[in-house]
Amino acid sequence: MTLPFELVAQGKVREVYAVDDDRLLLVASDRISAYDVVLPTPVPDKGRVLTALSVWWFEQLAPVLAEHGAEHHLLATGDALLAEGVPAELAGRSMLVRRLEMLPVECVARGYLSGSGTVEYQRSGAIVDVELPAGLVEGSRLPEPVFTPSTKAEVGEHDEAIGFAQVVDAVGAERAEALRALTLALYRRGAEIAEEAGIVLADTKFEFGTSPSTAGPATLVLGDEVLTPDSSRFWPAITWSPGAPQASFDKQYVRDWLTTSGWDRVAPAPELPEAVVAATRERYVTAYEKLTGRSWS
Ligand code: PZK
Repeated sequence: MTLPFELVAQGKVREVYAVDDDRLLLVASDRISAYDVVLPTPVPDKGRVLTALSVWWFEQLAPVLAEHGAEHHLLATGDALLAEGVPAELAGRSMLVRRLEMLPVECVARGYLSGSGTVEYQRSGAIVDVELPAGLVEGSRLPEPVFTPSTKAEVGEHDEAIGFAQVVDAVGAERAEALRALTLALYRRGAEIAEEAGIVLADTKFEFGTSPSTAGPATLVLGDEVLTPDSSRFWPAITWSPGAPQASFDKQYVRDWLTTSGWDRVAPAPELPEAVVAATRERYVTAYEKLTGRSWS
């Protein structure tokens, strides 16, 4: 799909276009990645479901942002974008957002130990400078949520965990404290809402910017997509069982099938069978329906 806008950033599964000096268009595709590789088979509706979920979360989180004197970047989505020249086929998986000065740190909150957090913990008993109690295992709930920021990696690289002092170096002490407080508050509210829906929000990553046009002290603005399965770990609460890797809410069928397919995890990945695609699409829809209480179709 060709758009009447300039492409300004591209991720594995989404793109960012410049609409004008003040606004960007974030477009989510139906592409899916697993084991760090984009699969050749799209998942129908994934882009629309994740966009709708993100938009819903921006609404849910608005009170938390307001308590912290912060804002979010979402301006419009869906059919309201047709007037901006966004083609109808893309409107449902696009968000028109305020163009921000993005801060150069990934704001990660973890309520459970998983993945790179577990690796770091097993090596040092901490995640960089955040000390954790002894005896935790993959999937353990943490005594309280922790802020474990990371660098923004270049394309093809992995984000690297950094200490709070590096956040201070990057953005200053006052803003670093504000990012930590806001990240943890957003995570706590998100995890509470997810828990009510039977979903464990194990961890998530937020990106913040500041609005260049705002007069007075710069306001923190929550950007990117929020609390989607692509930016977070969602686990079904019913099967949560610390001590081994947890079933992923969205990608478990994909990972299981890839594991048994004989694929060596070096690109290119094989096409997914229809049944795996359908089951995966269903998982995204189910996450949307459980969280929002709305019906997808
Ligand atoms: C921005 N990214 C990362 C996101 C990608 C890459 N509101 C904003 N203002 C300025 N820049 C960005 C945003 C946002 N969000 C974020 N790159 C630029 C990113 C989505 C897809 F390919």
